[in-house]
Amino acid sequence: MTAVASKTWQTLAGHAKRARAEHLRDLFAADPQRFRRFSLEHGGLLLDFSKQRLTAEALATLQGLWWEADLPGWIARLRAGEAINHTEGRAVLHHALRHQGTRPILHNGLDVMPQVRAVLEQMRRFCNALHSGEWRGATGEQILDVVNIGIGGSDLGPKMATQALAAHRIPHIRVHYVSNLDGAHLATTLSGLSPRATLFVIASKTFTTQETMQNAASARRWLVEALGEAAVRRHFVAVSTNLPEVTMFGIDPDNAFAFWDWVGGRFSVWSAIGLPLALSIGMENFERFLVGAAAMDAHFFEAAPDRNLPFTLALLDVWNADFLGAESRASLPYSQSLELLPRYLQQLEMESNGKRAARSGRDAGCPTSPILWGEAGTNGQHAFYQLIHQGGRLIPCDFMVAAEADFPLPGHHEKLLANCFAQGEALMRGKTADEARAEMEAAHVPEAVIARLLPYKVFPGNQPSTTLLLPRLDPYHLGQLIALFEHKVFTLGCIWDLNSYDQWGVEYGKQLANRLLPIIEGRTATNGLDSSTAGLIAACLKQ
Ligand code: G6Q
Repeated sequence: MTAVASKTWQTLAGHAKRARAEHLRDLFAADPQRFRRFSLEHGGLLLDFSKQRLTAEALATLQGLWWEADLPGWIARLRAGEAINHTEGRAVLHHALRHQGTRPILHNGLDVMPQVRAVLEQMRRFCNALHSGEWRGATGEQILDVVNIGIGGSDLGPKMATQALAAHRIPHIRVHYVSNLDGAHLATTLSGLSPRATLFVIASKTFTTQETMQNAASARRWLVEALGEAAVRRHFVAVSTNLPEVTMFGIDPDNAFAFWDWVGGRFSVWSAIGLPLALSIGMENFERFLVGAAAMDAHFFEAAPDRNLPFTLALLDVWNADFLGAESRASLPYSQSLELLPRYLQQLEMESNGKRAARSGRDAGCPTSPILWGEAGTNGQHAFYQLIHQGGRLIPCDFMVAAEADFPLPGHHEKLLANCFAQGEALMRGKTADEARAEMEAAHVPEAVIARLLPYKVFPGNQPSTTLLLPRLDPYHLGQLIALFEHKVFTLGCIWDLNSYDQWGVEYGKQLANRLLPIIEGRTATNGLDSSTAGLIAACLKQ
């Protein structure tokens, strides 16, 4: 029986009915210990979920999903390297990429750790050679710019982490990311670069993705036009599971970094897909990033359900999406360095659990992944927060902030923290008509104006939020944070009975464009297309 069909699920529906009638203000007023009761800490990471619309009873019932969804069984299958990605027949072992102990991690009866460590060693040698200037371009110039060409899982993770850890970057190396098929992305990136000092990392698990192959071919042409064919081997390296295709492209197999089919694209930042990140921050920092993630792995695998951070975070999504009816969740890092985190999490969460078909092939029977969206604070406050405050929709918010600044300019960080905590507080409390009136009276606003403005100055509040407080944004804590969300995704897959590790929607996209390409290139007629698609193509061709 799935968790959704369990008695616990029915009990939760009863709790939710009561929760809809309660206001967070009252829950706080009734329990001065609410923060203590509804917060968890692990390895310096504080998860405050006291501003969620949860009672202790509802939380205890939710925690029962640990057993209903057989989390212990699924964790055991994950760790044993079973093919839990059953639609693709693959194991899910990205945690092996950051494994720190001596225990073997088996895949088809073989320990994967020796090959994991060999690639890490290859990355270390390459990073050191590039940083020291031992690895140079074909003309003998030192490499100063690295351009990663990849898309989706081969782009979002390292790009997000490179920006997140900007305070830790090796000063003389600039890392750029090109993903979009739109030539504007590659052209604008290359416009300021010198071919003699540029290294390309072609990152693609399959080495067949249309966008990446097109961008790689254009980058290759740019380099060859400037430096000749022989320069390719000093200016191109690859990261892939498909080494024959890498060789066909003309990249020296010695300069190819491997990973394996048990690493899903959106979980691959820990593998050699993280090479541009390691080139940006240095291998030692990259390894601290792995160690942070490994600490979160150990916590998730071992902590009891009521102390378990990823499990708790997953329960909040279940509660809000399945029982309180929230269709979306806002991801609001108060950190310019974490600006790309919402985008990264969009892929991690929505590509993993944005699915209807359960493992059985039947309908999941409940809403699954909420729509995730967001933006760095405080920018979002001056844009869309209005709707969260007064738009009338239930929008759970995830605030994320570091206690210490990564770029400590005097006067900035205190204000950033004040804004972050003030938003959570305001969304929780709201402002009643009496409070709005009292404020205006204190400011000597005339009664007629008060009466006119009052409806607009009322804030309903009761908008749930979670705050994740990091001690500081460094490689270790970023590793922890990302692994926290990965395990949350895994947990939700168990509760919703989904395979979180396939992506048929992505595959569909890869298939669709290939059908229209010959028509757009004018090689085939538009026969058989609907009138809109045919009309759009005809209009383009006419121009
Ligand atoms: C990730 C997805 C998808 C994938 C890209 C790039 O989980 O499968 O985003 O990463 O489509 O694929 P390649 O790495 O094979 O080019």
